[in-house]
Amino acid sequence: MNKNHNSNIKQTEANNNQNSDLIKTEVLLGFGSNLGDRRGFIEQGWAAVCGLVGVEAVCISSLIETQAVGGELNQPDFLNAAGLIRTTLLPEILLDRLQEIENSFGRIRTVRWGARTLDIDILLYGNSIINTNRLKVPHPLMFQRNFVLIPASEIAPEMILTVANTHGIILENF
Ligand code: A4P
Ligand code: MG
Repeated sequence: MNKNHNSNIKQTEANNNQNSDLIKTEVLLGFGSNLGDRRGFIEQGWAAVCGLVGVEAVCISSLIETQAVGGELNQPDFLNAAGLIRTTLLPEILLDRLQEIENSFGRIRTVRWGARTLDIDILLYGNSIINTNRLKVPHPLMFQRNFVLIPASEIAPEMILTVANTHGIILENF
């Protein structure tokens, strides 16, 4: 009796993090690292995302190496990749989980756009527009950044085009 009661509570807590119909939404994620074992952090970060309750892996792109855009001068070069998942997690809950994963890889936030062991951004959440204090989707600037668009277009070109068309964004050189 007690055991069932406890497991019901757990179940209810789990469901509160997910959309009520448990509908899976395709979500495009951006991964970046320019400190330490960059490839390892991205590969292990992707594995950690795929291991989350409510997340199903679709695929990850190749890695690309680029110079840091913005931020502190003389930052190390980045490795970037994009990953596609299907998830029942609500957007801000997914953000919480991704930030927990970033933190578990020793991410320390000092300055905006500073060097980082692992950055995981929500680029697209289905076709949604989200504009809260904590979360902006589509991710601001993603349509102007080659380090985002090159890996993302390898795995999700239709999704990017659909969202861009829906929002009247012109993609040059796509
Ligand atoms: N936040 C808002 N919207 C989102 C979203 N869609 N996904 C908020 C994730 N987070 C989002 O992020 C700061 C806050 O943004 C979060 O607390 C969250 O509530 P952060 O990861 O702590 O800091 P950040 O990454 O330095 O800031 P930001 O503004 O996300 O930077 P970007 O746009 O991600 O740019 N150059 C190369 N070559 N490769 C890179 O990957 N990345 C950046 C960071 C700059 N230059 C780069 C690269
Ligand atoms: Mg970020």
